[in-house]
Amino acid sequence: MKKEDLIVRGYEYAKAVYADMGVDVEAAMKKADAIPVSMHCWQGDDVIGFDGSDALTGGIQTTGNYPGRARTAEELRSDIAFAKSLIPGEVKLNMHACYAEKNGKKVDRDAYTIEQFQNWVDFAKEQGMGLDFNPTYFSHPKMDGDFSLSSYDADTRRFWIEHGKRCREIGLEFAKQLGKPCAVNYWMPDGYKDVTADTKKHRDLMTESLDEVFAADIDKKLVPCGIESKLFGVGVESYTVASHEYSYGYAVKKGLAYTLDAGHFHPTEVISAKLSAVLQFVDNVILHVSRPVRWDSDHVIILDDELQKIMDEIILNGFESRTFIGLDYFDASINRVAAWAVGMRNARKAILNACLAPAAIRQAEYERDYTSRLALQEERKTLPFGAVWDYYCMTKGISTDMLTDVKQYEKDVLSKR
Ligand code: RNT
Ligand code: ZN
Repeated sequence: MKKEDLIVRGYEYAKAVYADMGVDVEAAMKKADAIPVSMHCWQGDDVIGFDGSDALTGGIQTTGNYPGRARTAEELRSDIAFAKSLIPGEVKLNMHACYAEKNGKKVDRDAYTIEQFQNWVDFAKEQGMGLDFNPTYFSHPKMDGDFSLSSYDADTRRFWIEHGKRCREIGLEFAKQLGKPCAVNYWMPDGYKDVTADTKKHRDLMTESLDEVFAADIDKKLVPCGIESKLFGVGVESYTVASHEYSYGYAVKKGLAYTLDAGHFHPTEVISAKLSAVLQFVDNVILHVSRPVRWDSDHVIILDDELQKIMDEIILNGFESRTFIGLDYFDASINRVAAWAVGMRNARKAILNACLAPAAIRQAEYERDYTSRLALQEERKTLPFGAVWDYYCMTKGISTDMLTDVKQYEKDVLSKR
């Protein structure tokens, strides 16, 4: 039997099984397909960028040296376009300011405009993607050690304040040109390796700086901005200025979004448990879906319990319009295009599976029938989800053999770099 026919057969069976549980599979596929997931451009080149740096600093690290790293913006765009062809559903592209193309012009991060990103916008338009954005507060000579916006040095702060402002302006241009909101995420590595004597002064300065960055009135619907919290970094183990309480508090106070990165908490803490709490007090959340393994290691996301729980929390609570889902990981030890495709497909799988969750589970809880709740939760785990996924991919024109396609691209393109 042809693979396509097998997929259709499996789908017919799955559809009937789900219908029996009261789930409309067609509606679920339609809903899941339309939820945007932002693919992080930085997986393709080990977070180096094209604006002058050749090493990654700022408390984050890639490990591995698998061949094929994108060395130019053209190579990165070609890899992104190929990865996108393997990923079903609405995809956005998440950019970082260090991916500026200066074209020989002497311009630094405090003075970037849309000009340095116009190629990216044109590419995004071609690919039918919206863009999200991140200022780059790392890998740059103007960093004061690991300090940026909260440095004790006024010139350093000025430079990075201006950078923060430019990124909102660029985000607005992205949104206008592409007709889709651009979420701009602020992550600053500022912190200390060892026991900190004065934890207050840097936070005072951070607040002053951020107040300047966010002083201009820019439409929040078009350019929602988020502050990303973090517990620690590599070489910044003891103290982070923009910790959880700091970033969340600042976001609440200023009406900004809060960015939750799955790798930025104590190893036993999960961000799925935080979503419905923080969304009581902020309008929007930006997600950096990542996979910490013992530390903020930024492994490729797998279809594990936490990924499912994150998507369940978003979809079953109706938060999809208030949450900007983006991925954030960087693995240099495997084929980088496969790293994108595997992670992005996993995100979409978890979204689809959330859309397929039987309403009877929550209903049982409302009726205080905890026996049924448990039994149904366990039944859900073995529903024929894979058959729906295969059919969904096929109807979206996505290859049913992702791995073979990736290997071919590696042979034709990546291995020649
Ligand atoms: C670092 C943060 C941050 C970066 C990206 C590259 O720990 O997670 O989001 O990973 O901006
Ligand atoms: Zn992150």
